Amino acid sequence: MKKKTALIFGITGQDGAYLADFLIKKNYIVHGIKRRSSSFNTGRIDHLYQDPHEKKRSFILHYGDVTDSISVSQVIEKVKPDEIYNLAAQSHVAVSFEVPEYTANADALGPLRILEAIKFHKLQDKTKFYQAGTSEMFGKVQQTPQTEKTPFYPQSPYGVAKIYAHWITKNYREAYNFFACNGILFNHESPLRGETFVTKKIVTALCKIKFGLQKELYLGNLYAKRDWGHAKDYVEAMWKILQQKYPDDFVIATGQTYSIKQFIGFVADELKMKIKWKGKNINERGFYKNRPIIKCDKNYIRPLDVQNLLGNAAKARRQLKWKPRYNIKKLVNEMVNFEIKKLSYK
Ligand code: NAP
Ligand code: G4F
Repeated sequence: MKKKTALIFGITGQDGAYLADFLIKKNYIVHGIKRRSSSFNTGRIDHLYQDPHEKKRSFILHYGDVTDSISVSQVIEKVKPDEIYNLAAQSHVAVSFEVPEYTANADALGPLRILEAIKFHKLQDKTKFYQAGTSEMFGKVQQTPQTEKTPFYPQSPYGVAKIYAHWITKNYREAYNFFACNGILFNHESPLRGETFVTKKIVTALCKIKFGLQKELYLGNLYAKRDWGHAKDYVEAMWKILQQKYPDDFVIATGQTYSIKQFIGFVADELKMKIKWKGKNINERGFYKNRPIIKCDKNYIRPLDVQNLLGNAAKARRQLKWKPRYNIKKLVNEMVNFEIKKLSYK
């Protein structure tokens, strides 16, 4: 049987790496787009690398950028994939306040460029398209828990850009009969999570503090709540979305929500650290062995923040037969063990 071909934009990121692993195990030929960078940006996928001289490779990288229409168009024409996963984005919400125009270019116009390239090369009957949508689109939530029917109310340039991406994906589905789908994914983490997202930042810092390698951790809003899952479960949902008979949009979430402070508690429990909290608002501090190790820094407070997110993935459970294998404790356990192992190699 002929192998299926997938093309992943954003293959060097957290989800791209898990999705590439997943698709290779499913016997796909996986093509990925990496950006030119002055330092290595392929750490998460180096284990998949195959020498270009090898015949019949199942993992092939191409240079490209979703802000560059020509590179997007060329690679799509060359690969003619069965499935495209658009995971490429400036994905940091706080950073989107600093670089809103670039965020719009990559996160909103990026998927438009991919859809247009599929149309231009007349591939819409062959190529299915997945767009990495986000619970950030719900922003100032209009309903709890959030479902596919909950109205959007974004709170950041990132959320606004992703809403354009959501609607343009739906628009190409309805206007040109594309098999184009939106996953509306709630936060998902893993040992491969970028270092500046709050879960990874907390895990790394508390492990280092426990082993005397760091003194303090500075954070922003401790009371925001997130519905945190594991990236490994969520990339499986992306694939399932593209295997349906008809294109559609799905919320992917665990249905459990915790505050940043509660997440700190889970990590501290895993490390057998007892943390006592004192003070209020910006002066709130977390003490370990009578030393203040967690402090609030106003530089990490966003101009606007999404306060509460909680997803209802009933549609995905019913139609995709998807459910998460990880709960928050298993996720934290894996992230902490990974970090400790890394520290003990140093
Ligand atoms: P990530 O780790 O930040 O990865 C983003 C990927 O996009 C990286 O491969 C990055 O390349 C690439 N990229 C950024 N700008 C690009 C550009 N202009 N052209 C081409 N590639 C570009 O993000 P993630 O956590 O894996 O998330 C994957 C996708 O899902 C993103 O679209 C994100 O917005 C969305 N999402 C994430 C979550 C979550 O909780 N993780 C939830 C909902 C939706 P470099 O490695 O070179 O930077
Ligand atoms: O870990 P975060 O940066 O993730 P955020 O903003 O929820 O965005 C992530 O999830 C979205 C899905 O809902 C994705 F679309 C997006 O691409 C990204 O993957 O922040 C989580 C919460 C926020 O409320 C933030 O204000 O943690 C709070 N926080 C408190 N202190 C902090 C910090 N966030 C970061 N990054 N760093 C802090 O020091």
